[in-house]
Amino acid sequence: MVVVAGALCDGGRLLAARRSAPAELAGRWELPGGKLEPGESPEEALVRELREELGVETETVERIPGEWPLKPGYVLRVWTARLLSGAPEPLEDHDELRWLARHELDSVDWLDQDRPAVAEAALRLTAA
Ligand code: 9L3
Ligand code: MG
Repeated sequence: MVVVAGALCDGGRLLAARRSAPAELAGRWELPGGKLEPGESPEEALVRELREELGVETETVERIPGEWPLKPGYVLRVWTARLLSGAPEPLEDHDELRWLARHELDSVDWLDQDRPAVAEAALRLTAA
C-alpha cells in the first residue's frame, strides 16, 4: 500500500504539518498526505489529500526519488508540489501548520520516515 505525501513549496519555504492523530504520531511533524484510494494515480491521490487536509489546490511537480517503509505493508512516496490557490489550514488530521525556510527545517520534530524526503526537498527549495 502506497502513502503519498507532498513537499509543498511556496516562496522558498516548505510546509510542515503537525499530526493530531493517531496518539503514537500526534505532535510529530510530517509532509501532509495519505493513502491512495482505488483507481487513483499517486499524483491524483496527493492533490485530493492536500485539498481535504489543507483546503488548497495544488499540482505535483516531481517525485522525490526513493521510498520509505512505514508500518508493515505501507511505503511512503513523496512528490514536490506547488500551491495553485488557497492558504493551507489544518482542516483534518493536523493541529498546526508552519511554512519553514531552509534554515528552519530542523526546528520541528519530523516523523523519522519523512526526514530523508525533507532533506531532499530542502535541496529543491527555490524562491519560485
Ligand atoms: N505517514 C507518514 N508520513 C507522512 C504521511 C502523510 C503519512 N508524510 C504515515 C502515517 C500513517 C500512515 O502513513 O501511519 C497513513 O497516513 P494518513 O493516511 O494517516 O495520513
Ligand atoms: Mg493524512
